[in-house]
Formats: sequence, C-alpha cells, structure tokens
Amino acid sequence: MFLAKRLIGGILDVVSNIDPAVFVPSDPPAPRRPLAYAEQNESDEERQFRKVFQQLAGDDMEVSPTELMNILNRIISKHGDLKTDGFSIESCRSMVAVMDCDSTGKLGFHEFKHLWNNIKKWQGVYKTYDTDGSGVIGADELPNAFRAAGFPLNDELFQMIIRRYSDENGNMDFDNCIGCLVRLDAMCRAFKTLDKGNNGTIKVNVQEWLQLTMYS
Ligand SMILES: *[C@@H]1O[C@H](CO)[C@@H](O)[C@H](O)[C@H]1NC(C)=O
Ligand SMILES: *[C@@H]1O[C@H](CO)[C@@H](O)[C@H](O)[C@H]1NC(C)=O
Ligand SMILES: [Ca+2]
Ligand SMILES: [Ca+2]
Ligand SMILES: [Ca+2]
Repeated sequence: MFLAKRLIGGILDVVSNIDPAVFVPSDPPAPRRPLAYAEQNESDEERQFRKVFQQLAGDDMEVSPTELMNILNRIISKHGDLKTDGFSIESCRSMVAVMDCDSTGKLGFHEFKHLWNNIKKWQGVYKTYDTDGSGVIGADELPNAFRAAGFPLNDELFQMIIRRYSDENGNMDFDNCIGCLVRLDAMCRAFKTLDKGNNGTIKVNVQEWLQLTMYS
C-alpha cells in the first residue's frame, strides 16, 4: 500500500537513473491532417503507402486492434525465418494504445505509418542480431539487439524485459520483440515529452500517471 499512499498523496516524482540523452526514440507521428490536403503534396512512396493503408484500414480509415492483428499475422506467415506464435489481440491492443496520439482508439494514417516504419526497421535488427540463426532473440543476444534498435538500457532493465517478454528459456520471439520495442519506444517518447527541464526527471500527478500507464 506504500505506492498507493504516495499516489494518493498527490505528486509522484519519477527519477530515472538512465541518461535520457542516450535514447534515440523515433520521431513522433506527424499531426493529423485532412486526407485531401495530404494527397496534394506527398512523395510517390507516401502515395503508395496511402493506397495500401486505405485497403487495410477499411471504411473508417483507421486501423483497429483486430485489423492490426490480421495484418501483422498475414505478414509474418510469409516470413518463415521469424519464429512467432502470432500476434495476440492483447498485444495489438497495447500497440494501438501507445501509438494512439489523438485518442481515437485506432490508428490513423500517420500513426500507422510511424508504427509500420518502426516494425520494418526492427525486423532488420531482429534478423541481424539473431546471431545463432535460431529465429529467436536469446538472453545473450538481446542487449546488442536492443542497443542497435536505439535503446542502450542497463543490465537491470534488460533482465526485467527478459522476465516480462521472453519465454522460460530466456528466448524472445518476433511478436514479443515487436510488442516490447513498440512500448519501449512510446514510453521513451512520453518521458521526453514530460521531461520539461530535459534533466532526466519528470513530475506527474496521479491523473497523468494513470493515463500513461493504463492506456498502454
Ligand atoms: C510539401 O511541400 C513543401 C513546400 O510547399 C515541401 O517543403 C515539402 O517537402 C513537401 N512534402 C512532401 C512530402 O513532398
Ligand atoms: C529538472 O528540471 C525541472 C524543470 O526545470 C525542475 O523543476 C527540477 O527540479 C529539475 N530536477 C533536477 C533533479 O534537477
Ligand atoms: Ca478500420
Ligand atoms: Ca488514433
Ligand atoms: Ca537466437
């Protein structure tokens, strides 16, 4: 009840012992723009991606957790070299929540594009740092993989991530790895946003703390 007391007490100071300057979280998604506006001025690549997005997102033009799950599972079924038991709905709900900047409960074009680019990048890291070719990221491979993905955490945090996201043998499969990196990236971006003095410390009240932790 110690934590609850501190929370109810009002203000919670979260002090990080990690230098935030070493993180390289991805840039935040661009703000929402009307579709028609965006189409006047975009690269060929962006226009192509928009066509794909329109098919994936359906009539509401947003990707729901279920749609995300179907997309990701369809893609990984074509990559036999990535070990995975498939993306679960729970993991997709979490990814949508942490990427959902405008609180629609689904991913709009820019939110989805941002997630997509990260998954592409991290899939490359996953393959490169699976050095024994087992198809999974072992506990010994994980620190280098995460450093390459832009997250040079300390050993304590690597151990914690393995406890939470890897199996009992310390192996992390592809869907767990993506779920973990999406969350890690989003949490680092959230921290940077809240770190007003840019000194590695944030001050949040109960309301903000719960918004951050419960919609994730
Ligand atoms: C959109 O147009 C502006 C100038 O009007 C330009 O600087 C920018 O690079 C363009 N963006 C794209 C994606 O083409
Ligand atoms: C960090 O910066 C904030 C805002 O400028 C300030 O209120 C806070 O005391 C600073 N914390 C530390 C540990 O320096
Ligand atoms: Ca949809
Ligand atoms: Ca959204
Ligand atoms: Ca491996």
